[in-house]
Amino acid sequence: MEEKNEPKKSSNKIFLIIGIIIVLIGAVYAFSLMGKSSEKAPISQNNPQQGANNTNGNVDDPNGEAGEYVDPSVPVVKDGVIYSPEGEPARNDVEPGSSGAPQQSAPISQNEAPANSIKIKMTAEGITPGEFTVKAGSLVTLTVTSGDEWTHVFAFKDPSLSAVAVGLAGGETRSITFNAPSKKGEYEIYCNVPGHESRGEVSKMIVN
Ligand SMILES: [Cu+2]
Repeated sequence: MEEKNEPKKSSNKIFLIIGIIIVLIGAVYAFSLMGKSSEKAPISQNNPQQGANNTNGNVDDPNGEAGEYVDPSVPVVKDGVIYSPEGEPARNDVEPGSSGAPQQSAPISQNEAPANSIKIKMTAEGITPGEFTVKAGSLVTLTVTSGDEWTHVFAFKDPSLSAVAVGLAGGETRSITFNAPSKKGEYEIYCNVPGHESRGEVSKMIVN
């Protein structure tokens, strides 16, 4: 009888050991899962922080402040007067592109031409239109296009309009906004690239 009981006892011990091992493996597995979930927590906490940083960036965006020359080529107009990047009424008789001058725009496509702008095309064949008329002192926007593959520079002869100039790479379009002279008369326009005026790249602005 004793001999028969001994194998039973030993088989019970084996089941007990296997049971303990299974419980231990289960416990280790459970702890490893808890470890992973606690690792995930900081990652999910970072996302809202990143969102908050983005929101702060937008609040600090200076584009929201009215009246500031954020982009020098975007004209600032107050009461019909064009302002320079210096924050003063732009001067037509200074160096083109200087901080006191009306600024030419970045390159635009021809269908982005500002509303009511005067469209001017410069090619080796000449400048069209051959003349145009503006009102003295009025706000004028010119949209100037290089109608061929060549560089052209739109400029006035009269030193009182030295700042009103537009430089164009081949095929490029840019605009410039300025106040027309208060003095009535005809103001000659030419292409300020050597050899271009003499081959007929001229026009004129009539101020009345
Ligand atoms: Cu030219």
